[in-house]
Amino acid sequence: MATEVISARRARYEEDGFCVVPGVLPEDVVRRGVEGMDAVRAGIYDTGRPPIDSPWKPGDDPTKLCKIEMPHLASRGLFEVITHPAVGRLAAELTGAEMVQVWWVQLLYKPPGGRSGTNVGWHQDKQYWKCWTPDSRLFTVWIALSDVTERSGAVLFVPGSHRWGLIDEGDFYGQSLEQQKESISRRTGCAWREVAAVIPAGGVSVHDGLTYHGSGPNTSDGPRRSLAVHMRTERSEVVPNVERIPLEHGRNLVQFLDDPVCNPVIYRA
Ligand SMILES: O=C(O)CCC(=O)C(=O)O
Repeated sequence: MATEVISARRARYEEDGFCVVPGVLPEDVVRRGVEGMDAVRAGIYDTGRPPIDSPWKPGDDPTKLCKIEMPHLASRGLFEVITHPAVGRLAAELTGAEMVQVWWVQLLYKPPGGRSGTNVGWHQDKQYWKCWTPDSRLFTVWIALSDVTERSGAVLFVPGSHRWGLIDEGDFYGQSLEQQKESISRRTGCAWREVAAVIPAGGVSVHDGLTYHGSGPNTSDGPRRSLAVHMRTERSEVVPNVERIPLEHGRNLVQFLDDPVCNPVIYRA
């Protein structure tokens, strides 16, 4: 990859707090990822191991937003997607990291039909990540396993919101994006602009842990398939006495850092 392209992407990421990069994963890797996603949703685990206990379980309402925690434990195809060298390389190029480690993964399947309850409310990821020190370099690579368009409920980002600091207002499960936005804007006094991350299958968006984002309904004809892969660089630290931090939905998010299957290191300089 030409150095000018890398520098332009990095400048965009630093300026906006997110960037979209198409064509990261080869087609066959995407195909195996889609097969893995369908299998995990059906409760079929080719690794012999289930994902972590999740808000959505096989057999649950297929018209609801499906969120499955750590699905790569249950599927070789999904493990291949999150550890693909192109993903690690890109993450390092954008963040300047010497080391990149995956520390949590979420499968997000937004069914078509535009039903209520399938929005993702505005939030900053760091409001959920108090197990890490505030300055920790944490970010998300959101991998599209289907063509993501505005109609399919693309992730919406607020450019520049990563410079607002931790506002600590927002809710992943909030459904009224308009109301949330008004309240957050009142609190910050900052101008609000939204950009939809339109991404062809195999592409990714990368966003900073402080960038506000959310998403609306999927009114397209097919499911919106993605993995939100939460990563850290060497410039990150678990808070002292992490056991005193309230668990995130009953889960200790940093319990697997020494386990290379749960939390693989996907880049080293
Ligand atoms: O998939 C979405 O709509 C939102 C994902 C998200 O919140 C994240 O990747 O941090």
